[in-house]
Amino acid sequence: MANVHYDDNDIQILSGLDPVRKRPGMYIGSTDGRGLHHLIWEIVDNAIDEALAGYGKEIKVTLNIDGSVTVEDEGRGVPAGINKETGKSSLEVIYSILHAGGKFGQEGGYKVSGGLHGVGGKVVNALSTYFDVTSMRDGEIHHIQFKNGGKVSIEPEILGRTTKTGTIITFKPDPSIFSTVIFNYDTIKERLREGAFLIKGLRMTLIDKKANKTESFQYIKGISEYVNFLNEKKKPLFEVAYLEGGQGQIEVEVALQFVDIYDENIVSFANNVRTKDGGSHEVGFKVGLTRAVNDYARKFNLLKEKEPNLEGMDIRSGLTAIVSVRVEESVLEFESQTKGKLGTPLAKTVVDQVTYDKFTYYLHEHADLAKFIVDKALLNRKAREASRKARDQIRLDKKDKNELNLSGKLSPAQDKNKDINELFLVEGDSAGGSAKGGRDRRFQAILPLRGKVLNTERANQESALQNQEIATMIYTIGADFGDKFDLKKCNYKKVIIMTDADDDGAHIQILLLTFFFRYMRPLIEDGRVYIALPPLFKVTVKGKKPATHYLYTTEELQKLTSKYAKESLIIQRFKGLGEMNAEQLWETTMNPETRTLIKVRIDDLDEAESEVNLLMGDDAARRRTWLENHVSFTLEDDIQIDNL
Ligand code: 28F
Repeated sequence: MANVHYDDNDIQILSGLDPVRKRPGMYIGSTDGRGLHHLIWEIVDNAIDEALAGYGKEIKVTLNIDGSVTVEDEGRGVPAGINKETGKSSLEVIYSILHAGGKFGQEGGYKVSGGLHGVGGKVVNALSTYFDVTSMRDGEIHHIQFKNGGKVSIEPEILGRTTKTGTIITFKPDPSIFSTVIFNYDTIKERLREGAFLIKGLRMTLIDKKANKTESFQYIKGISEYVNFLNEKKKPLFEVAYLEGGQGQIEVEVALQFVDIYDENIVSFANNVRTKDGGSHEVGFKVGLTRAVNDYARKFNLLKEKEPNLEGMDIRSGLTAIVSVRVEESVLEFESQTKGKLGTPLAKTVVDQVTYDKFTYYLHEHADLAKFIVDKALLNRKAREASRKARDQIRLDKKDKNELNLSGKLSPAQDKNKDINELFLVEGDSAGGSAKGGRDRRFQAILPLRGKVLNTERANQESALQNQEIATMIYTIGADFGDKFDLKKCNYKKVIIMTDADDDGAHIQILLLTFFFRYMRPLIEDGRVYIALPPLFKVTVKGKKPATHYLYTTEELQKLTSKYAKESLIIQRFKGLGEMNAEQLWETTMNPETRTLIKVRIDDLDEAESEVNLLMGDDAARRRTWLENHVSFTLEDDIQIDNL
């Protein structure tokens, strides 16, 4: 790579940038905030490629006052001489003629991380009101500027001489294309940090001119530090293990660590792009890890001859891992258009081999870790067998409900319509009673929850399933749980958490969300989990025109009291759901026509992982603030929460 020589003649020409402006979605996915940020990723990816090729140690991103963004690298500088075929400057060709780029399939082609053949720059130019490129190369400062989606506004020029090399691009997104042109500092920050984790030693700097803020990320130990970061709020049990190796077209890096909870968090990347749906590299990692642990356990007789092998999922509980592969473009394949899943079959073989070899060695060097993993896997196997029995039990109850009286507390809906039915999880028996009385029994089911819901973050699966509320929820939702969870079987369109608007209520909400997050994640991902918003006040207006108002915030109360300053009001503060009678509860909180529901949504999985973990600690105040910061209490149906 580093030795490939490129010159101005290795450029192919096809067409201008109009196709991009006509169908921006095809090139950047969407024209909302997500698509907007894609513009930055495209340019930063080019800078990263250059750093990966061995040129430059720092990439800077600056959010400018006028809404434009500047990205700078210290690479070789993008080619800027005259292209023989066209007689134009390479700068013009590279950034304004679609599909112009290296001749691919030929030796010497430029390897690109995302596999987009470097169309990134053109796409960004096409969707910008201005696009300005400076390339420092061969001692000269080359410059070109485009306006209005790729029209040359300043002809290619040489601004002077320099001893530096590198590329500087400034662009301003076109507001006629994007529904928003406001960049989010934190989104960019997280992405740059991710890049810094993935490329050891690379410094990524973010500068916000408006907020006068600068942050810089550099990780000498790369993905090992990424694992530390993911486990920051958890309790790690051993040091991070780092494994690396490769074979021909594929390089592999793995970092892993075990923590004290029963959860698995594997984050994988192919050529620095997150593969959220995994793929061959992730499969290879799992296979190699399982094999290494089993072989070790056999060798040291931790697993008796007649015992079956340990299962991968039992080994991986409590595991946090980063799997990062670099795949040569000739064998790079993604299973879906979105790059969410790596296809490359060779990646499985190579990652398996590297993981097996290096982790086997690591286990021999760290006998305490090895023993811990094997013991825990044996325990998990037992728990899994117990949970299989519990599962069977739940199925059995379906046939004969009275046998164990599992769902004795549930008041089911009359109709069996999966596309309409709603399940209310209600705090306390008395509120449960009102809800039962007030509901529309045709499509609303009520499950009252006694006392505190079990904390599924701290309990293992076996004891979780023995908990009556948990078992009843699984039974009534009817779609199984964990990796067997099947959304198609789900009996409800909406699962609605209804608690008092106090600290205890907030805790119950979090515990239930944790349960859904750990045991039925697709239910949240599909937008079926809601939080009901009961009113805080009931105000009765006496006088000429008597009326009743239910209010959800203290601001609303202030407004109303000043409006009715001259009349006499009876203000009743609801301390809990239990204070409302059936009719009031229906009117204010359950009737689809008048109620307010908050939809629970997960945006950032890393964040949700660590947040869920953090929130399970004992600090009630912290939980409360978290809920307040993440749940927007607006009087609109189906509004969203930023993070779980
Ligand atoms: C601010 C964003 O885009 N940096 C870049 C280079 C360096 C080379 C290059 C880029 C030629 C035709 C493919 C230089 N010398 N930062 C960036 N730095 N592109 S983009 O070549 C592009 C190829 O299309 C470069 C020798 N080889 C490559």
